[in-house]
Amino acid sequence: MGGFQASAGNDATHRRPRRRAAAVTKGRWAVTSIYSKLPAPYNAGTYVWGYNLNGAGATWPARTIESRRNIATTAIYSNSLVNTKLQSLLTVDQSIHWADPLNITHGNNCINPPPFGPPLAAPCLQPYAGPIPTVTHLHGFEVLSQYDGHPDAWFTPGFALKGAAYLTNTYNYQNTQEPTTLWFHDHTLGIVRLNVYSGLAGFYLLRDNRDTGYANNSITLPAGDQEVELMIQDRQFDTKGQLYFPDSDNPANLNGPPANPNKHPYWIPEFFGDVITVNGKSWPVLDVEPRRYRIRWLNASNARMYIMQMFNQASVDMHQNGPAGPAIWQIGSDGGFLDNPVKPGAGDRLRASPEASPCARGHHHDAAVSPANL
Ligand SMILES: [Cu+2]
Repeated sequence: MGGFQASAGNDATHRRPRRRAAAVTKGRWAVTSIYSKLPAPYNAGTYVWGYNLNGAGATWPARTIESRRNIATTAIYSNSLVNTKLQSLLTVDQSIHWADPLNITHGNNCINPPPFGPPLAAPCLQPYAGPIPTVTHLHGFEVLSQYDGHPDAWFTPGFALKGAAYLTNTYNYQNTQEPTTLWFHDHTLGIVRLNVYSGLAGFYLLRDNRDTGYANNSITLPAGDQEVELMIQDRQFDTKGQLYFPDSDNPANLNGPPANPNKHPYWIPEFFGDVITVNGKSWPVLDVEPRRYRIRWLNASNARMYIMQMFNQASVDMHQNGPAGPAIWQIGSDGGFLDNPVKPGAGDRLRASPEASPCARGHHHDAAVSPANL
């Protein structure tokens, strides 16, 4: 039985995505040209959090985990989120139902703001600055509840404080379900939006004796460099190149002071970023060969939905779409492989064309595309 350790790691300055295969995303523009003009410490890059797998260093997204069906594995989670710069940049609202490690929200009745309750007490209006809670959920995984990363099973660094549902930090993953693309991410009550935004997410590929990941697999799936997982997330950045999460839902004042200082001072119902990142890179490019690819794309954004489509950009620059490219064939979803490949076709108002395929938040599509005619 194999296993791995994952520590929610602290403040890696982030410039590069993790690389699993040789076919990787790469930035169209040199990232260093942006950061080098910033004052220290921001010239080191964007501060993010990441999972540190088996001590190989924290990355956003995490290094991809691959497991085999019916071979159990163990995940041992710990929390190293101490003295983080990011905590002061992403404000945690204490007037919503959340993990509340220091009992500030509960102790001050912060979850009943006006007009439902009296004016909030002063401690409710401060962004949380205490020890950071985290817990990890493996999304779409069939697992016993004590290993599921319940939102109230969070723990702070050193396990000093724990949520009411905490039982263990050693999760037994049986891997009995059909092979599919899974992903793990922070699941802490009331702050998933911020902790995943910070970078706490990664792929978990469940394979079997057909979907082996090797080129000689019996169902002729593209493998090796032709198998690529893409984590798609929208972000906002401030003028120092750092992650920005607006406090205000006022369209005229999106990045200004909180719109509801006396209610939920640091909370907005939805987030839409203006920069799309893939595997931790802004607007990246993936170089491909003229052959079939298997692309596992995951929408790990907070709220945004995507319509995926291939365009032929051979004679068009990145700022406009070229002619429609080859079709995307969907071969799998969160539940595993489809019985037959499906070409997401016309008849859905969300689809821009018969070649397009929508992908909702938290969902993954396993797709086969053939850019052979590009
Ligand atoms: Cu999830």
